[in-house]
Formats: sequence, C-alpha cells, structure tokens
Amino acid sequence: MVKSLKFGAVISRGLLEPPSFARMKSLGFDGVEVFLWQLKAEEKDAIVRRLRDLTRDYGLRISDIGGGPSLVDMGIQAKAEESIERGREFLSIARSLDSPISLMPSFMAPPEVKREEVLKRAAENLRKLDRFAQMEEVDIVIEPLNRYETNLLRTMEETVKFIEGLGTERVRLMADLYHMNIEEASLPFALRRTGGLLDHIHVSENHGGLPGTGTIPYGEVFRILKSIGYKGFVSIEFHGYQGDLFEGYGKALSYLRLLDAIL
Ligand SMILES: [Mn+2]
Repeated sequence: MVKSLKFGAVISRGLLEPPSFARMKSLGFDGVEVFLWQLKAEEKDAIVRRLRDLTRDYGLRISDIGGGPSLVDMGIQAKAEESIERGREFLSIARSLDSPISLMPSFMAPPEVKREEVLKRAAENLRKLDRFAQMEEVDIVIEPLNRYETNLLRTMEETVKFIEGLGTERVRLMADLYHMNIEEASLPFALRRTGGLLDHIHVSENHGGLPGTGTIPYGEVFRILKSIGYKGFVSIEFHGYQGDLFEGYGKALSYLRLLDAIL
C-alpha cells in the first residue's frame, strides 16, 4: 500500500523562471513536469543548466520531460532516423536532470499511411531506442490520447498490448484521465489493467479543468493507484483551463492532497 503520493504539474517552456519554481514550491508541489517543445540542439546545454539550477534552488524534482519524438515520428519511415536521434537526446537530457521519464505522446498519423504499418515501424524503432534508455536508465513513457488527437493508441488495453509486444525493458505507459474519460468504457477497470507498466499519470477533469469539479471518480482512482503500489508522480495537466494557472494548480493540489490523506 502506497502511503503518500508525489504531486507535480506541467510547466511550459515560457515559465522556466525562478518565480514559477518559487510559486510551485510554496504551493507544496514535489516536482514539475517540463515540456521542451521544439528544443534546438544549440539551446540544449543552456536549458539543462537552467533547469538544474532551478530544481536545486527550489528543491523540486523534474517528474518527466516532454517534447521529444512522438510515436508517429517513430513510425514514419522518412522521420525514423532523426526521431531515434532526437529520442536519444531527450533521454540524455532526462538523465542529466535526474528525471526518470522522457514522455512520448501517441499523436496523429497522416491519412496516407496505414495505422498498422506505423505501429509496426514504431515498434522496431522503439526497440532500438530502448537500448539507449537502458544505458541512460530513463523510461520512455507512451501516452495514449483521445480520438481527436491520435489515430494510433487510445486505450490502456491496446497500449499495454503494444508495449508487451515490444519485449523492451524501458518502454512504459502513462494514463491521462482526461483522454481516458473519452476513450475508456470503464476508467477504474482500465487503470487496473495498466498493472506494473504504469509510470506516470496526468490528472484534470472530464472538462479539462480542476480535479474534483467534474465526473472523474477520483476516490476510486486514488484507491486503485494505492492498491497497485503506484510509485510515479500524479501530475496536473489542464486542457483548455481558462483560470489563473498557478491559482488552479494550488486549488487542485489541495484537493488531491486531501484525497491522498484520507484514502
Ligand atoms: Mn496528458
């Protein structure tokens, strides 16, 4: 039984500054999730240095980094080599920031390619990237999305099967309750199905806003996370939330910590 969960929230590239980290620390977060979209090779060292300083100065962990190649990138022949290289780069960035995870969202394959072929090629390339993940001791974590954002992997069930078919050591799974609310017949059943592969979780609501203000069965979600011995971060990621970001993060964290304490 897990006694206490770790909490984080997404910080976009434009917010990688002391005031954001100070705010996250004072709100009581354990870590932050960083998306390095469109990171250019020449920016890498400076960003890593800055994040090292920020996490040290404010005593926050980096739960995971995003912005590396997507599953689609890995599965399109013309992009494969470049995507593996970029995947390696993100694994090494994660390693140097002591982050256990490099995220890999599913995303949308173009209509001219067959889904099965994209998945087959992505599997071959993931096996190659897995060797680097083993060396860096960082997990590649696949994020299934909802039908409006991906035509590849949408449910926990199909993603677990895909990962099990890879035979890799470091490719694992994440669950985003917002996407799951659209795709899963039963959210609790799907969460239980993730078993030992679950590395990371994104929380918001069915409407993308504050946890606890919609229809996601949070009590049940927390009981399941604890019963499966979940050790990763619970990370807040809003979808289209209109309020003040940090105020929202603060309210969300209070609710999530309360559930964590009573369940
Ligand atoms: Mn997400």
